[in-house]
Amino acid sequence: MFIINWFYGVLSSLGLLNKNAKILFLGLDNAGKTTLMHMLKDDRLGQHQPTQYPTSEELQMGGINFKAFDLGGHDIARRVWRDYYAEVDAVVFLVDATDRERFPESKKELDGLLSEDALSKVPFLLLGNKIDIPTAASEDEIRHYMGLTNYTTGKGKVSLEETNIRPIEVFMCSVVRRMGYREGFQWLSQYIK
Ligand code: G3D
Ligand code: MG
Repeated sequence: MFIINWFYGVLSSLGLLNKNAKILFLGLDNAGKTTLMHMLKDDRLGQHQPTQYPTSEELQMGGINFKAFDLGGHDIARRVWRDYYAEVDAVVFLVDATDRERFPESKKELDGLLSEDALSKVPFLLLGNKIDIPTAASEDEIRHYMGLTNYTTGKGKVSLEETNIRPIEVFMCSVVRRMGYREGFQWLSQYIK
């Protein structure tokens, strides 16, 4: 008998299971990508697996293929995910909301991704992580420093079909406390065919 965890449950209820979706987790090192992957994996399997390659990781779950790459000064990783992203269904971009010094670097990487032709129709979920730390930036700050004020497409159900507008939204979360990212994935799932 299987215990249906929340993530598996969300994917299932949204009809996302076994759709061969490919989701890319990107962001600077230390943003929380590995931790998020372990969270998803643990919910499913209840076990830890050591990270083999510090700058890239992979996880298959419910027919969904998750890959994570660290951005910022990792040219080899960049070449690898560029090969991959032609077939990507969604990008989850993580930002460490406590690391204001690196917001410009993070924005530069995000801007680069948003201007990639191959990703022009791909939905972007931006997760501002580590809100369990009191000094974390607010959602408005993250929007501001990432250049997304007046640019995000709206939470909830927003149909962008028959438009050329790429879905993009900001959700704040704490991966370690399992807060906030579920809402982000739920929002994202409406844009994954
Ligand atoms: P990366 O894979 O994007 O490089 P990691 O990032 O998942 O390795 O996370 C980097 C560090 O941030 C880790 O700390 C991890 O525990 C921490 N972290 C991730 N998510 C959260 C969060 O929601 N809140 C807090 N407070 N910390 C978080 P260590 O100390 O292991 O390097
Ligand atoms: Mg990592």
